[in-house]
Amino acid sequence: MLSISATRLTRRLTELSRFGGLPGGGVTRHCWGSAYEEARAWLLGEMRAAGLTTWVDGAGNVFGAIGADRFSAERPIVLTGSHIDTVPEGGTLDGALGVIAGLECLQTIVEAKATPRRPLAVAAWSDEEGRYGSLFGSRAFCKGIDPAQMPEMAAVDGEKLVDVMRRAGFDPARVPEAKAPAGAVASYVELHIEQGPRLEEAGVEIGIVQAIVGVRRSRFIFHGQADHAGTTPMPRRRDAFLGAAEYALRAREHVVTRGSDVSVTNIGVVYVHPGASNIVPGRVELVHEMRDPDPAVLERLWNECRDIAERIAGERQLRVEIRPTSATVPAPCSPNVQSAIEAVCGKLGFSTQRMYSAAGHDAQNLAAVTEAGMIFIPSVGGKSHRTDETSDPRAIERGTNVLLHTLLTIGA
Ligand code: HGY
Ligand code: MN
Ligand code: MN
Repeated sequence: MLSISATRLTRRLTELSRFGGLPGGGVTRHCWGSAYEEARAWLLGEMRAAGLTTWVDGAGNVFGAIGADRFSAERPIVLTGSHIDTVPEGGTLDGALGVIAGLECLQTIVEAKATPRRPLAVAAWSDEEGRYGSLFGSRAFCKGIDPAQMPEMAAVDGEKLVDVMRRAGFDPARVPEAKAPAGAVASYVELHIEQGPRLEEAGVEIGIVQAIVGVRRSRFIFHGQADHAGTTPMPRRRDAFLGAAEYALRAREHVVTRGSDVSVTNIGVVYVHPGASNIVPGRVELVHEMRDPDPAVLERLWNECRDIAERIAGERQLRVEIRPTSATVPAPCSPNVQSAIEAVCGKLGFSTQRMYSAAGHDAQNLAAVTEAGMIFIPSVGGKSHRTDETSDPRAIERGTNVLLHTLLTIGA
């Protein structure tokens, strides 16, 4: 039975991890940044050396293909892929595994002259982590990005998308060109680490994803009054930090107690302004995200948390501004792709478990335009979005062979 080269797969994963690699391990590789652009050039070189036809679209998505040089409705492509951007101080496998495994599968197919009936391609989607806009590259490809939105798209530290794109040699005005023609993707399957503990704790080798969670993010800006931290009498202070802190605790409690049994929430970004120990915080901004596979639950929780924020602001003589920043749609995965993965695992003798993804992925955009599915492998200790993220090399090889035969099955 055809199988991939684990040595070549490991070599490429190691080489990719060096772009933005951190001294103590892990990676920071923001889309459009210098480390990312070096990684992009390296990836294009590896794809060409593997015998693939390559191109980059207006949104910076990188493609390597067998039997195609563009997307068209006349010759739908069986697509795999993931992302090579990372969160700050992230792991070396989140996203990178799916791109490098996809490249390995296509090279194995080229070398075996086992070219299936349909064209095959592997994608590296831009800014999956959403530093500038959630699931940016695959959203531009599947749904299109409104050009009017582009000037405002920015990272939480204020860096603007249009500026970083231009610095990387891309024209933001060409992003709308990335939208693929309807019917151009025959199906999509993505290999990814689970990023959680379920497969490892169950002792299961392969996860077959049934649905992908929706994520809603909003910026909450609490306005109080900057004041002298020594001379201002305590009862007269309008401390924006205390409002934000109370909101963080009450919103978390609300999502945990009033959400579904899989609702989760997080506040990972907080800015205090002016930000000196001897000034009562005049303004505090936080980014609040919540996740659930059910859009109705997300909508209810978001409305209820907005009311909590407004109540706290009233009680503390503050003003609160709420700016929704992103809302990804929970997506079911294709039963056909799930069955294909199951059948392949049966042939290869790997144990499987159907599960939903508590992480967001590009596959949830692809699910809007084609039959899309995901293959998970276990994460050691369920660790991800941290520098010690890792998976067993045998699990990486198993997952890549499952991807290979799933592509051959759905591409046949
Ligand atoms: O945040 C997520 O769920 C994914 O890692 N982008
Ligand atoms: Mn991630
Ligand atoms: Mn990812």
